[in-house]
Amino acid sequence: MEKSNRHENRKNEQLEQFRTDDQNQALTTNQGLKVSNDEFSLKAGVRGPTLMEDFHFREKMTHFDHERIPERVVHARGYAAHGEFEAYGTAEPFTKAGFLKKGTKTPVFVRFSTVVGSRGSAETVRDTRGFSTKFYTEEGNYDLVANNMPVFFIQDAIKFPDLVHAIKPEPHNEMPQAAAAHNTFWDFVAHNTESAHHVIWNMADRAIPRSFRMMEGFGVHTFRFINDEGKSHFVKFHWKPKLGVHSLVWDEAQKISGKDPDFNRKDLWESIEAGDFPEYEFGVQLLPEEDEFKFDFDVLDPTKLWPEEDVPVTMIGKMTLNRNVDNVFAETEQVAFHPGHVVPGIDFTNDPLLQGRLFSYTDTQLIRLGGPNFHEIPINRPVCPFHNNQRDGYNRQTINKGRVSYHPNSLANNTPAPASPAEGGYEHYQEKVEGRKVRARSESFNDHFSQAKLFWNSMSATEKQHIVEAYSFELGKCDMPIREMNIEVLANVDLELAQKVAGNIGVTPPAEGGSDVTKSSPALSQENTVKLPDTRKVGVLIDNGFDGKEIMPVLNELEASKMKYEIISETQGKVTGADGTELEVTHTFSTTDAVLYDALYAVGGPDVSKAFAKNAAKFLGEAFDHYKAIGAAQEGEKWLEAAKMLDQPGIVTTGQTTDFTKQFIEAVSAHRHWDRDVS
Ligand code: HDD
Repeated sequence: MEKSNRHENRKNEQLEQFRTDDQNQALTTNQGLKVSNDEFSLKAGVRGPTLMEDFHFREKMTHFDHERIPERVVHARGYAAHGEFEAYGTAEPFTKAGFLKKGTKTPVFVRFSTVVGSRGSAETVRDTRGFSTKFYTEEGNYDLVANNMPVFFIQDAIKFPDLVHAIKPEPHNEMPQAAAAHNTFWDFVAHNTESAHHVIWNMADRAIPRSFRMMEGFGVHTFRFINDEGKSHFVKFHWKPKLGVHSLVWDEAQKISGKDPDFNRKDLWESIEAGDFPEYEFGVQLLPEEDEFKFDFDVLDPTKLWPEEDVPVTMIGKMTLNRNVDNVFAETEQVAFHPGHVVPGIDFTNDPLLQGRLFSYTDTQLIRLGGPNFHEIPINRPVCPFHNNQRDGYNRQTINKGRVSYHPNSLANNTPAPASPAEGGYEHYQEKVEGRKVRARSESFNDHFSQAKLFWNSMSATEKQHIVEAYSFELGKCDMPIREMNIEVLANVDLELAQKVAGNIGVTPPAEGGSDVTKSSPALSQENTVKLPDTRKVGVLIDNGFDGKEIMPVLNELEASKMKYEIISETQGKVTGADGTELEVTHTFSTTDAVLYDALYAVGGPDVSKAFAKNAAKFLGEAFDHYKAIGAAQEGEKWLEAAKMLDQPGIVTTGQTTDFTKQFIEAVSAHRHWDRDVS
């Protein structure tokens, strides 16, 4: 299959050697033998038993029987794309990493994921999203295995199996799928107050992103940058999407899970196919080593963020995703990320969560990908050469020549030879460490609520309302005493929040509590994000007899503003305007749904059927309740009037304004109109 948007880079050239196109080829066995018949097994007589000697049947069936591999123990549901990263050069004073030198272009492969659900689960569930990037640099692969939230549930990796056991479906009945709204997770939360900060992020709108293209990414841990002089800076990594950070509303997200469980991957795939390449800026927060203790929290604590107002994010490059995969299993499923895949200039800190991750990721690939040679799978290969004395193992593909597979040696001139740091050899940062061996948590990790409160303080009234509703939903799905226990914990974050949730879930509201933190970080609120019309999708409800002279300029203008539209009507085929204008119908009311659009444009026609009017009313009601922009012309305006939706924020009609198209585009760009009365 030739891809129209194939973008040349070293990784793509490398992958090309492994691609195969079966089209127009003779059908063969895996041994290359041409096959004469692929419909019937070899039998002793047409009505007789299948014969053991039917090697074609045996090979075909055996391969099929072994097609599945274990899904990822977390982040099983994911979707990926190729792209390119280009460095601005602004990181050069702080890191010697070659791929961050000005103008350097590096091929990347990015996999987005949900955490909890299995490989076939719905995508718009309430969950953290994974955001993993493999940079195929000239100095080896660098993996930034990030999430769309800047903090994590736990402070020490030894708790990770407990966290995951608690949040996954309960083992006795394997329910619920891809959801945290159940007893075992909230039992865990109540007993691990360090999770309070990540939990409030999960209850906020970021846990239901509108698109992978509209999510931030965070490396979470504090890492180190090391520069040419060997000086270390602490660093936090950020991805900032060009389109801003936008979310669905909960009711909508749940409905999409049924209407289109592939909503997020489809959005990514289609955007890339259409040439609307997702873009993210890569940013860093930097902290000189001397400032390690200047905060009222420990910089090694992964439940803490650095407010962007205190430590600004410096942009150091831009990533563009420009090519879909050829084969999801070969690439997306077999890609193996690891936070320990680093390059010179990037190093670790003693964050106890990061330290544990450095073990877990290789270990999981061994079971998932079946042995120690997973680095040879095409998607995982570095683009630079790799040489060492590791040998053999299941599925080894490299044919290492020569008799030497040990170091040091004289028979091969002591090669492959280690390189000095000056020659590019990786040298671990020589941090001084001393202490007793203890199983303990540092006291500097004991504040579990201040930043949860900081997050709460930073939210707009609407975002706060959503958080209250999310806690009420999740805890409302739990039993006593889990609900009570969690209200007690929540009271440590914010009293009003705890009281409101308690009131909703039949728990006696607490009388006192709440953190006394008054600080807020405006960067955390999605109200303050970028708002653009680009790639917003409008559903056009339209029937025969529409006024082409009015409608076509609007549709053209939407496209000129980089928006997308789909024509929705009663039957597939074409709708024809009164002036003969024809529009190809993309969907009928039954093959799509209002929840799948950012906005609706209600047009109708002079003779719509009762069924059309009923469906249109349903679509408009849904879009209205989800605070979406609605534009209306002709018949559509009457529908809005009948439903008493006129004169509400985000409703734009040709009857009310002479500047319809501009106002409608602005209304769509705003994403949602929270000040609308949907009661
Ligand atoms: Fe993890 C997968 C992100 C903590 C153990 N993790 C995985 C993926 C992402 C993250 C995005 C999916 C990778 C892919 O697309 O293939 N994980 C994080 C972040 C964490 C984090 C941002 C905290 C800052 N993870 C974490 C801990 C452990 C793990 C503490 C264990 C000690 N994570 C894994 C894993 C997975 C994984 C079990 C499953 C599949 C895989 O690694 O390749 O090893």
